[in-house]
Amino acid sequence: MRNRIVKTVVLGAWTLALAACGGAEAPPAAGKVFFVSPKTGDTIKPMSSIEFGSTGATVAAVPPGVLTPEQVRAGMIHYHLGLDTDCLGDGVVIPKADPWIHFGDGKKVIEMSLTPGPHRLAVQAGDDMHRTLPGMCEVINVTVAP
Ligand SMILES: [Cu+2]
Repeated sequence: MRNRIVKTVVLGAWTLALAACGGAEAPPAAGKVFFVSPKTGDTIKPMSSIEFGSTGATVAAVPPGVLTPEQVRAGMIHYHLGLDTDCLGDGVVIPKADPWIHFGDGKKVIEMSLTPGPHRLAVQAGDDMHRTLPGMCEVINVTVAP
């Protein structure tokens, strides 16, 4: 009798664990990404630190190798910085080319050199397959001092 109760509890915990993992039908991350610094309207030095932040998602390095949609981890993102560009649409694969930089190693800050003048910076979240997620992008306008 006691043994049966234990088995039921274990089975229940296992079901909860599976539900928490999500899987192929997991909902998209419902979070936000933003610039910690600089902020829109800021004037920055030609060599500046650009830092990203997020809520409602976990920033993580992309697993190595080619992933299938089933292997994409729900709620896990990495950052992408777009230089002088706008946010991409929902579900688009972010190009691994200019003007986009992928932070597939899970980093949240970059020290970079920008030409003097006005610039438009976009930070956009991508999932393990580098696909954009609804609402997870911010664009700011900064001026780089001469
Ligand atoms: Cu990416």
